[in-house]
Amino acid sequence: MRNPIYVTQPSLPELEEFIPFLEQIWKNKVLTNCGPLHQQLESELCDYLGVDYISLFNNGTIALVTALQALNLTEGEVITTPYTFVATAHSIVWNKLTPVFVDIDPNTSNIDPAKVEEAITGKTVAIMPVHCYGIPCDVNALQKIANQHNLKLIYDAAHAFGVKHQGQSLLNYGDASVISFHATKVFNTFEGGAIICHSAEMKQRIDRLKNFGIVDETTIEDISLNGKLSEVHAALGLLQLKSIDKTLLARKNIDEYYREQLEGIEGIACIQRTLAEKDNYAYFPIIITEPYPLSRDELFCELKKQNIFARKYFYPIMTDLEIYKSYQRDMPNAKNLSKRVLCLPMYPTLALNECKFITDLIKDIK
Ligand code: T4K
Repeated sequence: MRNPIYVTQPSLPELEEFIPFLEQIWKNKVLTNCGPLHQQLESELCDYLGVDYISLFNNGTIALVTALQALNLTEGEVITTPYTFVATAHSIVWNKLTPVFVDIDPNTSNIDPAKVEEAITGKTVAIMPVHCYGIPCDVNALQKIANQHNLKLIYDAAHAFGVKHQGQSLLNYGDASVISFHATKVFNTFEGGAIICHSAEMKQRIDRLKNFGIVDETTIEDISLNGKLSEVHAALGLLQLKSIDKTLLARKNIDEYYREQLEGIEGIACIQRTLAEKDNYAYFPIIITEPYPLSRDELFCELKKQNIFARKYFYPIMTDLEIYKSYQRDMPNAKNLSKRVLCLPMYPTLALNECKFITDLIKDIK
């Protein structure tokens, strides 16, 4: 049996390159609480991503929770997508806000602005869309709706590291964007995340919120969490940044190869990624429909038998989970995509002959 191929594998620098960073940390004994490596990473990320203010976090989920708090959202409804990872919805509920799930545009897998508009009530306070798979949401339509109804717009941009759209970083849209640096993401710091915001005052508030709400030794102004990224994680981020362009290029090559190989197989469609002017190729979702001889679940099992571990991102949709069932609404597009989607392995060190093995398997099924 061949070695397992997982949906992703984290990019890592050479271990020897990491040692000098560890020596520096051991020497100066600053391990966390926004030390020098943390500050350096914030500054280098601002330059690389083309954003003005970034606050690092220990993961994307705490960053989402904190972004809502930073915008003073304490009660009301937040319109969001059901086609996402649970962290999006969890962050809303953790803030004692009510998630209102609306359907997606099946072509992009992102929230449908028309459905957002329909769902606005007197209680709506914010919209939290997700740039699913790193594909840009309809940011112009969403901003227009947010402006018209005086709503906050917070993007869950967990998948969107490095994506450029309409001449700038995708992370610059909305009141804030939240990114994840988890091991499974395009850019990882083992665990990690960040909030991108648009003013020094907001960054200062976010930095305070991620440090228990501490203002000074005797003043604590908010009941908030510990969201800080350690120096070891920041050190890894600094190293990862050195090879990010190579990483993105390798992903692009795999994306192109898969598309070429899968073209013309009846019932297999690749999700289009033509919206961004600079893409990050974060995931490779395919959509399985008739007349392909297998259902999505059957293909998932066939691949598994060959040690290929594709993933059903995102199945089930949020409102089909017991914990979110009470928020059920009519969402045919999200349900349909969720039943048919399969994310194929996608990571920079995945060899093209491994991709060929996967696409041949898909092709040869009768
Ligand atoms: N918003 C959205 C839209 C998100 O997708 C996510 C996270 C968040 C917010 C929250 O951000 P964080 O708080 O995580 O920073 C994974 C990730 O754990 C999660 O970060 C990610 N989204 C989600 C889409 O996928 P699982 O349960 O699928 O992960 P797991 O452990 O099964 O990993 C998948 C494969 O990756 C494994 O089969 C093998 C490989 N892998 C994984 C890890 C963790 C490795 O090779 N090494 C590793 O260290 O959730």
